[in-house]
Amino acid sequence: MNIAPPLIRAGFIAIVGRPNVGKSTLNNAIVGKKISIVSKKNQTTRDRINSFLTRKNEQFIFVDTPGFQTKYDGDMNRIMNQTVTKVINYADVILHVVEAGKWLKSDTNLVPLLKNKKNTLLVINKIDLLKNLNELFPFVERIKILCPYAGIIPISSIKNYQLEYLLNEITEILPRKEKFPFEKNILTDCSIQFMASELLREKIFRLIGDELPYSTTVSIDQWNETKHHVKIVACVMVGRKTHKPILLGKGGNHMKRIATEARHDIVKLIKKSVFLEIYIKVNKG
Ligand SMILES: Nc1nc2c(ncn2[C@@H]2O[C@H](COP(=O)(O)OP(=O)(O)OP(=O)(O)O)[C@@H](O)[C@H]2O)c(=O)[nH]1
Ligand SMILES: [Mg+2]
Repeated sequence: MNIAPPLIRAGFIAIVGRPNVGKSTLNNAIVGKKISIVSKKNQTTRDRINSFLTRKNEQFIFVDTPGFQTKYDGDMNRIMNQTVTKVINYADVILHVVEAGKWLKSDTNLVPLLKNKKNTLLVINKIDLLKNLNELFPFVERIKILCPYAGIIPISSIKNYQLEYLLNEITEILPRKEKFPFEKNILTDCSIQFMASELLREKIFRLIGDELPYSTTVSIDQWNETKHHVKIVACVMVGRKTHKPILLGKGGNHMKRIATEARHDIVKLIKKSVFLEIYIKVNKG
């Protein structure tokens, strides 16, 4: 006799929205660990990032995406927007994240992609910034007529407010499936090297993001790992010669601080001692 494996609620949950609404903060808060990098600067997330959460009867795969924006018309933007569109199309549930009380044109730009979907939840983040929660009512009324959301959930990712409720609402929409064969304790499908490079990129943006364009990239050139130790050589690629002194800072003090903070986070991530060497390269292309 064939006994079918039990079905659980499982699937992909796309986290989409304009830049800076707190998509990555939400992703990290749900999974309980820093997986996506977060910063005050727009367009911090550049790629799609998958992270996993397993509960007794549910498996969630969250897909954090780059902020959707049409303001700057460049190749990079086009590619990032394509990523968002793709993820929306395969997701089982879509979270359209917006900022409480702050609906901009770039929020409206996403609506055509979501309008025909029956599986989109409007997630109103940053409600901790509202002076009075009553301000939410007129805000919701204004948005409701733009797009037929399956539900509207006010949250605060920073204060961990209503995240459990959000997970329950997501569960209601998730399809019944066989369990995905992934380990209970894995958190992301990104390589450890990618996560290390993202941590380094975060420190750069935190310290001098206002002065550098978001095209600044980080790559890991060398990763030599032994049982207790990792030697990492990372390259920070900037677009102009003039960016190099900004990155270095006076007497190299910016770079020293970036390296120290990044190393500290990478140690926490991989639980080994870390030797981190960083060099800066100017890529005129
Ligand atoms: N007050 C408050 N701030 C928040 C909350 N969630 C996120 N933020 C802040 O909003 C800023 C942007 O957060 P991110 O998570 O990087 O935003 P994002 O939507 O992923 O941005 P991109 O990747 O650039 O599209 C950061 O400074 C966060 O600390 C929240 O619930 N309340
Ligand atoms: Mg992000």
